[in-house]
Amino acid sequence: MVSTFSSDNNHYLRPLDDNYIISATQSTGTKGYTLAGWQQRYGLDLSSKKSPASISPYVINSYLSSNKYSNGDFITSISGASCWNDIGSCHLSWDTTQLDGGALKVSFNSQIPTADSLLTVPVGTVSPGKEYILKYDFIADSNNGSSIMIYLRKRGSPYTILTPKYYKLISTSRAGNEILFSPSTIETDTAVVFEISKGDSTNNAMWFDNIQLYEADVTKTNPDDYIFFDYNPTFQDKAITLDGSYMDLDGNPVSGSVTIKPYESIILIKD
Ligand SMILES: [Ca+2]
Repeated sequence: MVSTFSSDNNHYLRPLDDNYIISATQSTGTKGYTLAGWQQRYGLDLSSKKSPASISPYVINSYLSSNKYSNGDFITSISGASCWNDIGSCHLSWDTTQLDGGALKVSFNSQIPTADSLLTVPVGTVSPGKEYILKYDFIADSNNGSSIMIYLRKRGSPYTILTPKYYKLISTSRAGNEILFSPSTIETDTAVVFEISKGDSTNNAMWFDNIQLYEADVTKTNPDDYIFFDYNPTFQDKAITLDGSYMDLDGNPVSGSVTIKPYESIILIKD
């Protein structure tokens, strides 16, 4: 597939979540990539661009609970955390060499499992109609551009998945990560799952610390308030007047009146 794929000079416009640009399926499983990770791993799309601006997908107004994983700072132990893969090569330990005075270390041997590795921590009850903020700090000792998938699911059988899967880069520099979850159903015994691709579950180590899940009052962003899209399905130029200051996909400022040529379209981001 790679030998016939020559696409380049694309714009990957996901200003509300730049962490998941491309899904790549290979012999070691399906992985989500940022554009930079995709470029690093496959050397493709080297002239392509991501969004010239980021838009915060939500605003946290207040927290409505205590940390639903009370051992998330791993001060003296890794109590509650567990990890599974089909060959038993996902090893957890309490470690003080990275992050903040006691962290959860996940390490693997040289065997490659045939299923992804699932790191889980218990967080109790979640309910639909409520919003939850996950925060955690992360570092890894190696990085090939790929990401971890993170989501909520029922802790025991049938392991019902309660949210979409969100992607966060496997980074070798310390990263503070944050995700908003809006679960689809009520579940009284929920786990946060950090799913590590089987291709990343070999010969490496990762550290997690300060894992926190809070119920929160949040205001979600309406993308239509920040992204302008219009098109011209006619043979004549179409003149439009913008209602504020925008930028084009290269980050150049655009305001006032704009002309869309016949059978062309325009995408702008609020400046
Ligand atoms: Ca700690």
